[in-house]
Amino acid sequence: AFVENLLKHPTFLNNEYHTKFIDETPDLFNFTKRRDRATKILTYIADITVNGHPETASRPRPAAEIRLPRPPVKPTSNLTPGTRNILDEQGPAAVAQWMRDQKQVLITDTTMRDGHQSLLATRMRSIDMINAAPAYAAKMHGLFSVECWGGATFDVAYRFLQECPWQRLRDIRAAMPNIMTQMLLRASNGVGYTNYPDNVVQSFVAQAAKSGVDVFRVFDSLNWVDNMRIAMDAVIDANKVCEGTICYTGDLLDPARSKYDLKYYIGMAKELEAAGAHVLGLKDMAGLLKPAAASVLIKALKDEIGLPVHFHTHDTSGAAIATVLAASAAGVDCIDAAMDSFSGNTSQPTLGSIVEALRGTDRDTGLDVAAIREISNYFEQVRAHYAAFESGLQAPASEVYLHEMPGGQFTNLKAQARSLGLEDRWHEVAQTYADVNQMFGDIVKVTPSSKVVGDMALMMVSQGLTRAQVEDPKADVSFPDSVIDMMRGNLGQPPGGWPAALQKKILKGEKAQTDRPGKSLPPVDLAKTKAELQAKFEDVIIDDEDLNGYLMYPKVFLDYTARHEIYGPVRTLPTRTFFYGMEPGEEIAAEIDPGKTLEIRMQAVADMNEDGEVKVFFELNGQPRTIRVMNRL
Ligand code: BTN
Ligand code: 3PY
Ligand code: ZN
Repeated sequence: AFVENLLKHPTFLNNEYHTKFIDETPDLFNFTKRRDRATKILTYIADITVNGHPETASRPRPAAEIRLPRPPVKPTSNLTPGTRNILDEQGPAAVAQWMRDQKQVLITDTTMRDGHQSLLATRMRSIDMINAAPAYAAKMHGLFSVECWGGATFDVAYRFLQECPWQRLRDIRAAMPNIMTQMLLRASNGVGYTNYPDNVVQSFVAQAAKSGVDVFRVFDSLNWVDNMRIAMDAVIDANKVCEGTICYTGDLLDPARSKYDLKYYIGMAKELEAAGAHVLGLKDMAGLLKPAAASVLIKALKDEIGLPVHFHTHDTSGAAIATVLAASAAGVDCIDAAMDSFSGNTSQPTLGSIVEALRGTDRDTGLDVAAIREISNYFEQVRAHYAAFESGLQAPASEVYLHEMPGGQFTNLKAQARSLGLEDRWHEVAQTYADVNQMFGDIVKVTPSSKVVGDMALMMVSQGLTRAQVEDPKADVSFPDSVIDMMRGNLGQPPGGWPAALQKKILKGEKAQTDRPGKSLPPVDLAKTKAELQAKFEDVIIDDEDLNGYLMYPKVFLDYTARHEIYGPVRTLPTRTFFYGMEPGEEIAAEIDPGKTLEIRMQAVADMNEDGEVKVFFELNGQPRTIRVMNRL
């Protein structure tokens, strides 16, 4: 009865049920409650098989004969101790000291966070990561860390992948107990796009530490250290590694771009050191740091600051490996790279190639190239399942030095431009992005400030506006909300403040704040919010992970939870099934609890009846099951 009730509901037929429908139609839950998890998963598979997945419709498909990715190695019980053991036994200061003591270049593997964020619109599912984790534990114990959480992965997990980001973290942590996990944290913006109240940031960090994050790379999208202290202090209080991070922008050796010169970076590094960072992060989110500039900058940071330096870049220009080698020669302690099959272009430089380039030198990484190939080959098979999310970017390009877009934004903005019909004017968008940056006073562009610059650039290109017109006090311009919000001071202050005339025009006389936004945001009553959230659900127990997810993204979390009531633990499905459903005759397994596996065989899909309904016949652990779904196509 539930299925008919849900699927024949007029709102459902209109495809609007994703949003408020489920919240506002409580009678549905009288049915969902009684359904077991296996039925929920079968309902999901049946629906996707009949109707397709909205995210992959009319996108390129994986090859028809594609096989399930074969995980690299079986778990082993006697693991070589790694950085995680140092952190657990001796604490974060000892990790920093250990880094300084190493002769080799240390490496963070970014495949499970920035790699797929920058190449596949952040769509890699947890199961494809967790299946690789035992191989890391067994063979990659020489890594500094595995970046696998934070940035855009948090909301994409709930929003598009119908899975809990916290569970992903716990599962990776459990499968890889000897290597430190790492996350990207946008300081007061948490893993969101706006400043949160201080106690929300504190609560989020404490929960992330508890659920399994060891290294927190903390940055601010305007490089404002005052806006990073709450998050940094919370990491330090949790006894985890605080990587206080500088975002690199501009061109260090270009005298015409003197706003971000050596003095600027050294000054910021000293502030981060004084703020208690254990490690200094240097985050080149767009891949703008050129080899010669890296030599100068890394050497100066090593001379002036007592902290180990951890360098992150993107290969958008194709020159990233040259910069990494220059950084290595200048004494960098740690660098970021992605597994070969998830590297290059807007992602990180190539892990295996860096290891080979340094082999036999005094900075030899000591990592096992055979293990890297094995894991990379696994991820190559994984990547093939995500053909729908490939950007089609064909080659690296030096144009990045013009537009300065972060690697994680580039393909997103390109897709946004396409959806506005501006695809063939992409190079104009790139030029306008650069113009907007200058108009805003030459700012750091990284989530969320990069999104504001992108919004403004798309608006100008689609409306045919030039920088001169936008800046003309007499010309009437209606600015995107994100631009107004940033000029109000709600993301914080850039070095030197906002350009006064433009700010005045945008705010139409309204006064901007120059204080830290968190100072005036009232604290959230956490216990009360948790109780209110719990009251919305009868069958889901709201824990502190859920509460912290809700505090970051209230609507996204509610929608996720409502869908979870209907479809159950779909995170356990193979990726091909999740995005494309099943073929008659096909068999899959889904481990819904440790040791509890559903064997699912699809028998047949019947023709649609007069009511538009389709019967889908399964065998579940050998027993026949029929699921009826509406054909909504
Ligand atoms: C998502 O978050 O959108 C993915 C999971 C839920 C998608 C379901 S699958 C059946 C139904 N049809 C849709 O168009 N979306 C949902
Ligand atoms: C993010 O904040 O998600 C980023 O990757 C910034 O570079
Ligand atoms: Zn990055």
